[in-house]
Amino acid sequence: MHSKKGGIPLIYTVTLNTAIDKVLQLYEPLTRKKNNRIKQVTYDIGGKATHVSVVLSQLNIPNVATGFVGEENGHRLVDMLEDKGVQCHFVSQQGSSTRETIVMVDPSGKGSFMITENGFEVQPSTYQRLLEKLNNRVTSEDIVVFAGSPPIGFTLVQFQELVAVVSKKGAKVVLDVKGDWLKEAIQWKPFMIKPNEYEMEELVGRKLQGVKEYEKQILRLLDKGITYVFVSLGKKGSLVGYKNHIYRVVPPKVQEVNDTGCGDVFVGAVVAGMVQELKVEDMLKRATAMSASKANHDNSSDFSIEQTMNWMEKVEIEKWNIKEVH
Ligand code: TA6
Repeated sequence: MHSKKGGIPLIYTVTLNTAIDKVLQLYEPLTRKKNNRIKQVTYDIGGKATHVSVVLSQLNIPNVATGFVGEENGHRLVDMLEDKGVQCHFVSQQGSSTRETIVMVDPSGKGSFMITENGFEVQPSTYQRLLEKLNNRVTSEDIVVFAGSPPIGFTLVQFQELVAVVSKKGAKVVLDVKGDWLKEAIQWKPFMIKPNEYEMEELVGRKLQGVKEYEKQILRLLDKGITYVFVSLGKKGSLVGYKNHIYRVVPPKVQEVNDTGCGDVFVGAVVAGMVQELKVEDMLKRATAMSASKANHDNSSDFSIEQTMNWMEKVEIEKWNIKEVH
């Protein structure tokens, strides 16, 4: 674990259901009843919060990647993370294997296909080890990022316990989760949430038509005490609620090679911007440009800092006072 230096927050990224991504580059778009030829196979980091750690490490921001890995193959994920400068402290479960996510991309640029295994069931003793790790390590200065789907059989009560143990310390909690977990988490007043447009509709329980409807929901969530509310709109960009402003962020048009991991890179860059105390607009520009750079790379976790810096000024941001919006 990083040695604590007073005043510098340490960021913990928690991936409860880690994954190893098997990225298949196809010659042509997937076609039924045809032998779809593979051009290239690469393995990469998977599991959402792990990607947040990659961004933080590439920006030289102290962080630790934790959560659960299977002992059989978890070292492959750890090796890939350590190759990118990430300090790993996963809880490893004996006799289990970290799941594989198959990501299929083709030259169409119309988006990837993702096919993911369930992963292993976390045993009570394994869960306790993570709970104790967070309880012993996290301090009020720290930020804890939970991102990705839950393991099979992992309960909402267990998730709530993990979030509660770090919240009680006074740490800021960032949640990139969906469904019942997101619904439940709203009442815990997390520091930041990042549903996509479909997860926002799921949260509200109905279809949302147009930006204004999303913004109304963002205001409702800000009123519940959440500090940052992001709604990712994919290629269309994102809507951001913070204090008494709504930001409409539009990314630069880039050639999409593989959209996998774009949202996670965005979260990583936002958290980095918070730690570096960037102006909100600069934080959003960098996060959006970095997410666009990820889309321009063919695996799940790569992006270019140079591309990010070049594309930042191509990001369009509109800032609205919430009184103007509704
Ligand atoms: O967001 C990208 C990614 O982390 C992929 O690398 C793949 O592992 C997948 O998402 C896992 O998502 P899940 O929601 O199942 O945790």
